[in-house]
Amino acid sequence: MNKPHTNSLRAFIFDVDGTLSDTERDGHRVAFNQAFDEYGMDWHWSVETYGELLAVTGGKERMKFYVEKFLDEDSIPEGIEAKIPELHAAKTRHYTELLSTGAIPLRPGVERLINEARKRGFRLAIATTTTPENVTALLTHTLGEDSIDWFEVIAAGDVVPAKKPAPDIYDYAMQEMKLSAGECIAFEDSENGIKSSVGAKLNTIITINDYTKDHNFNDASIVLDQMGEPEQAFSVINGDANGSSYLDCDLVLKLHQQANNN
Ligand code: XBP
Ligand code: MG
Repeated sequence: MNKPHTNSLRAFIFDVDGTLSDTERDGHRVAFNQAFDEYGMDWHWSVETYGELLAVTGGKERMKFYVEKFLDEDSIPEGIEAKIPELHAAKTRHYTELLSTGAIPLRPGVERLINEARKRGFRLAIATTTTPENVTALLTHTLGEDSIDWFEVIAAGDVVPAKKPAPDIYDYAMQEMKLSAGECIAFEDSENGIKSSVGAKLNTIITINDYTKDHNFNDASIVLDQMGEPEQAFSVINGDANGSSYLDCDLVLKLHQQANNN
């Protein structure tokens, strides 16, 4: 039997926050604030401040960054460093509760693309900095209970010590699938995300959102405002959509080939 060409596309690896769903502003941010309230703290992260805090991935890391960069010396609560894991656990509880209300839907085209990819036999994985429970909650409340099993690997949270922009989480996902970078494509929404995926040598499709629209996506295979639907065309921000108006598996394949020829 012939060995498969190492650049033939076999797997789609999805980021979660901002890519599958717009979770940050109305999900994670709200849950952080609920945790701060629960612990009687006077911290409140506005939509704007949260945009700045997104420079750091990972909720625990983000809280540390807030303490170090946003608070005056005399307003830092005593023993905060040791309290962050507990605060973060409360935040995860609030966040998963919020997801269970169905308040946070998938972005346009995500469900359609995932379903098509499954039908066509592409392997699926997740590579995210968020906590594993959050991924489970998002997938089950949007795609149904079984959807967890559609993803061969759910690489999430602290499974690797260095979070995005480090490439480790993508490297981990590919290692688990025993696939090389040429056989996979990544879906991302942010600069930290694409630094991570491109750092792992992956071609990357970007769908921007309000928080990430001004990020640097020079290394992307294409930059879109959304994946789009047959009756809801995407806008191409950068790149060549080959005449398509929404992202389907054929376009993903073309973009992968084009990127490999460049
Ligand atoms: C996602 C994140 C995460 C979430 C919070 O980035 O930065 O930190 O905001 O999740 P990406 P936790 O989309 O690049 O993976 O609080 O569970 O860490
Ligand atoms: Mg993201």
